[in-house]
Amino acid sequence: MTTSVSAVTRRELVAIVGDDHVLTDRDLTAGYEVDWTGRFRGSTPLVVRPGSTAEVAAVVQLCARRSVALVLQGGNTGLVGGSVPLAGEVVLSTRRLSGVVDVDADAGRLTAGSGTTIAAVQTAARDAGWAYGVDWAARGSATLGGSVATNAGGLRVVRYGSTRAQVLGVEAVLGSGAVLDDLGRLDKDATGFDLSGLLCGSEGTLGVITAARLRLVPHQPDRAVTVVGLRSLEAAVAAVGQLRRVLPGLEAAEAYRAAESELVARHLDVAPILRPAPPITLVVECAGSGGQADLLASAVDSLDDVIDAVIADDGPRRASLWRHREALTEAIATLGPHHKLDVSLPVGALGQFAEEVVMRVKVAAPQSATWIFGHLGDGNLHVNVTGVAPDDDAVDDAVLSLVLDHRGSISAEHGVGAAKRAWVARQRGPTAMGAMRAIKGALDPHGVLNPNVLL
Ligand code: 2HG
Ligand code: ZN
Repeated sequence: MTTSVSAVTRRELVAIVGDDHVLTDRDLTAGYEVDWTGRFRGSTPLVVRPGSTAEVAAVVQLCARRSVALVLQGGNTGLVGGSVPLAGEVVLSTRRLSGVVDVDADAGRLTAGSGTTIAAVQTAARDAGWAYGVDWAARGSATLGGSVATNAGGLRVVRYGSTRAQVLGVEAVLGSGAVLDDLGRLDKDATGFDLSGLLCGSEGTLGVITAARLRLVPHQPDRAVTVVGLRSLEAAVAAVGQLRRVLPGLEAAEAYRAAESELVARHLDVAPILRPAPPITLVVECAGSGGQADLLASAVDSLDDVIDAVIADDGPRRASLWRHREALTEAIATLGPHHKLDVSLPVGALGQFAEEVVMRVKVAAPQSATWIFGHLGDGNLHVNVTGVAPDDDAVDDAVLSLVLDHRGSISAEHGVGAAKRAWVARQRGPTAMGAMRAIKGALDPHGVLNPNVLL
């Protein structure tokens, strides 16, 4: 596989997508070469922006024939270096494949192109009287294709599951250049392998997802949010367990520590929601057809050892409680390039892990700072480390080894990308690695798609 592109190949790409959609000007390609965190930066000879499935297929076939490596990019909100050209690949941008194609309001199904943003999917679902069960702060730029490719999680997994649980079927151009049309799969369909489920979470190593058909969830008109102060992560885990049992409408259960509470408040230039910032701040949202504030208030009353709590049921106050949680990534980014370790653990191990990880990171990088927050309802913590060089992997190794010691996962919802490739085999073992490599070889026989990601 090569990373140089001859003038002939360039002309052939122009013949497929048109002159306007083969970008070579440095000013135009620069934004595609670096990820959101600034940690992962590469360079590309060109960016190709196909506008249809047929164009994607023609581009992939051409690149396979010419042995040109492609890296696939949607909204470029990924956090693991999985969609930037770190080894000089051509960037295939899926952003032009955007638009909601069809909403079946009776069935609660929506089909959209892979370049459609999550926010646009949510709006279309809402307009049809439904909702989309996936949501996170980057909703305005993150694309459906990227979210399917990474099996993205977000804030509502505790109720609706990750992206894979919403995907009924996909359309994708496989590495062979063939188009897999799996959009028509039905709810009950036991005919053969679940290829859409396989493509979901394959991080663009098997195919370019061009469209997806999604399950929608009922719109819940009544919502309430509470922010609760607790003394420890163990106490927060126990509280979430109790809330899950009594609140069928529980949609989110997020947590951060006092350090993150103070950091984000400084960043937003406001006071922390609870003062003084408690050891753990828990943000819980529940939603249903009515009466959510009362249900949530009585559920919080039944919790042990609550230091302080506030509750909101109107839109603006709910948004102001969420703002602190949603701005954490942005607040950490102001501290410079950082390492992001998105991990999940058995719930019983979360408290001990959160304490040990701070010590392990201090040993690996004494000058660093560790920030921890995440989706407590899913056992998913985001460990962010600032004050270390972007290419210093000692910190990643310290955190991920500890995760494996606790039988956790080195990637909960962001994917493996380029960042965590070296650790995948340690988690999955030789049999699973062999099976994944065999599938890669079968679906992408020329090794054109994301050759430096995941495997
Ligand atoms: C979130 O939960 C995102 O806000 C980003 O997954 C996490 O910045 C991070 O580490
Ligand atoms: Zn997250």
